[in-house]
Amino acid sequence: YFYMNELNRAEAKARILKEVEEKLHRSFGITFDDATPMQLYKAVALTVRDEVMERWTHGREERAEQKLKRLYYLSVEFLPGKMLVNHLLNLVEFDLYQEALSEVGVNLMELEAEEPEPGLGNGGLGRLASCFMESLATLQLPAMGCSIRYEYGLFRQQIVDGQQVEAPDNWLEDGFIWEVPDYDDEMEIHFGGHIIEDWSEGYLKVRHEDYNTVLALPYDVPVSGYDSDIALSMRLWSARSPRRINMEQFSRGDYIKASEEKELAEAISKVLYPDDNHLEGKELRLKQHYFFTSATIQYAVKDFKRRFPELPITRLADKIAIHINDTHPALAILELMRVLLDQEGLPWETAIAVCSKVFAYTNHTIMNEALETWSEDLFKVLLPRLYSIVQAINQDFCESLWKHYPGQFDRIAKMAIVSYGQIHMANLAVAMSHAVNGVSKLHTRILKQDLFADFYRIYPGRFHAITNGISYRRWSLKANPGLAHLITEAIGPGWLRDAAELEKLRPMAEDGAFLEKAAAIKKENKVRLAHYVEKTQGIVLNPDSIYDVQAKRLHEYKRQLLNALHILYLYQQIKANPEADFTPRTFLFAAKAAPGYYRAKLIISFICQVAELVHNDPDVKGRLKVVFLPNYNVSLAEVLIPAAEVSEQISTAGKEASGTSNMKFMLNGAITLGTLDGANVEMLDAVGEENIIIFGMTPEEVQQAYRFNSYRQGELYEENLALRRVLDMMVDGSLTPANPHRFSELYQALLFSDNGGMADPYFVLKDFDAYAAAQKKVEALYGRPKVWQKKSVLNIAASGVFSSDKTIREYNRKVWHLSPVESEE
Ligand code: 26W
Repeated sequence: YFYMNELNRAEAKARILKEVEEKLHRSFGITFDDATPMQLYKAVALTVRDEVMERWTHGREERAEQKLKRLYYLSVEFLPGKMLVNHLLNLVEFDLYQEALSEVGVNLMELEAEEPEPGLGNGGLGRLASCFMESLATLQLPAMGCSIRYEYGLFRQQIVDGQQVEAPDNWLEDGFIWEVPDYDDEMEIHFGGHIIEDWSEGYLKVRHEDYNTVLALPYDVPVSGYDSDIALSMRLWSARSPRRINMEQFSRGDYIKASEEKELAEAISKVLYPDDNHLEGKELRLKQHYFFTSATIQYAVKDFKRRFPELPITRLADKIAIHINDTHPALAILELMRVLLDQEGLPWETAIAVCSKVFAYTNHTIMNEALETWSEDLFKVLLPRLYSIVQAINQDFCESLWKHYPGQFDRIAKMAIVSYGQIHMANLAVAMSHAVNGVSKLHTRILKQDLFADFYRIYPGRFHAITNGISYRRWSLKANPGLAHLITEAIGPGWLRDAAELEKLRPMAEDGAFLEKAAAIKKENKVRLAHYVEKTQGIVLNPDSIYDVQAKRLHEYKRQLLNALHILYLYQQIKANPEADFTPRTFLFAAKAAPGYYRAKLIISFICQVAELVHNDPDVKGRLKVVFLPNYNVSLAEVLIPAAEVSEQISTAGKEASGTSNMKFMLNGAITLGTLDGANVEMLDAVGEENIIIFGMTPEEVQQAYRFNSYRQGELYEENLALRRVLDMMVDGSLTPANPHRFSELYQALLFSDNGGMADPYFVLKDFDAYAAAQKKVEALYGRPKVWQKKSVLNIAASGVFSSDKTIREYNRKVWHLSPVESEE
């Protein structure tokens, strides 16, 4: 379509409109003029789906024909974002559709508003999984993403009276055009019951009896790649009761009991757990994990046998790779062991050997609260066969450890898979995978030196550093079309295939005309965001102020509180000196808090109160604006990130495994204000220290302060007057005069240790001065627009290394070893 002449274009557009019209007639029995926006959206989406489906079929056929190895990417979360426009961009048909539809008065971007966003994830981990799927499709690597079809995605966040209120996300309510159920691949999942060991034939046969069955029905959602001949599947398993309604009970009049059973089975895929970086060992969650990993393993084995009837099961690892996205899907290891032992009849050692060749594991966090463990008591009741397998693996594993660490009981207990009544999923994943990776260089170093140090000593070759990446086409072409066109105008379209070509923009940083155009686009995006904020919040933004954005899950380690305290500091400066010069600033926050994370919710309230204070003070007028944007999700990110000038990446050094929004902001020309944490370190390497603002403690300093317990919070309070004044505002009634104690918990947590825990464990106070100084630099730099713009363009030029295409190539080289589907010409 790129190279079409005018005549062909006109024909193609007429064809598109005709197809849309036909869909309206056939699917909805309605004419174009009478169609609702939703019907129109669906009709357009159905025509696009037809084209994606062709690539889907093609991909399947070629994969089968070429007998290729396939990757199963298991993740309990995916955040794909809206799909219509993305597919059109990938098919390189966006312009054509847009023009065709605008000729009949329809705006394609507005049409996409009708599409529900699948909120099947919490944050970075889920979004990363979706970026990976797009890159796998683009590189034509055979892969399937597997997860759960949650009926309710992550809650919708509302802010009522300055507080987070959760509303259900019923995203399937109006139907989801992109999913296709596959009834042929429905799987049976067994819970509970007990195990019988049968030696009657002279060897061990294990029978599982009295279990409860739940059915897993897969819904496939196609994932397209940029200008790719194939589409991949995201396979979402949905739970169904085996007896739609238990007829026997029904006829005995026990209707309620029968429908209860159905409800109980279907509860498994009802709702996504809204916790990020915090695990509570709930039975329903364990059921979820087993449900989708068991379904996936059974399907993978079935597919292997169907495709390779000539190969023995011992060759499984030649034809499939299974990737475990964090430990949540690590039960897949035990489930494959079960299938190999009990169904395929492999001997123990052989099954272990096959498994360890199949699996690879990525760690995404070192936060202790997030490390997944399950109580043995719960595990053995729910998954009795997997329990006996994990016991045996643990036995073997601990014996082998004894050889490496003779007599070192404590060390072995720390590395054990089962210890002190708990099953440690990370230890299982490391012990049973052939590859383990961290998601940035720094994070991997911490894994090697700290979290998995004892493993690293024994298996150094198993560990890899593979830095995260982003689906940069969505975050430019889709989210920031103005910038994308400017880039293409300057360096040609090659960067859309190869992100490294963004480097060609470097010389443009010296080109005054280019800088002006880039600045004009940033301004347009700021105005677009201002419209959004005015429409949704009724708040008017000043597009000439600095747009400073912190958008991510709310977590103490991410330090939204540091940002908020600094705003109070600026406020005090304005109050002390109302006539002084002040660069107008807009601070934008967006963050969901886990519903049970009380302190995170309190921080949201705190930010909202700071916003109120600033808003209502006439001295501040036009200088400071603070906005908390509710319901951060992929769609909001697409409006917010292109408008940002300052990107807040201010986590305590060593705590953020990588971060990925930091990369999206960089690609969109924001200047990063960040700590030496996660991928920020690599952004610094890529762009150079003049083009990023780094502040605060180093990861080593943080480590030392914990180790030697040398942090003196109280002294900072005593000695730093500015800081003390800010902290005092938390409790002196300035924010909530009617209830001055509203935020005393936050204040206390910064200054006083509490049953053994240290005060201010994330070093908000310690980094305060450095942060304020860094913010001063921001202000000074903004006062020199040409210099700012130059740095902004250099950031865009250097952001190509964070393409997830590159990340996926690296996984493939180091871990998966897949061959691409070859297209016949
Ligand atoms: C079971 C509770 C739970 C839920 C989610 C524990 C842990 C998680 C995730 C691992 C949290 C997460 O999303 N981690 C983020 O992963 C991103 C992708 O690698 C990184 O960029 C972020 O730094 C990391 O916080």
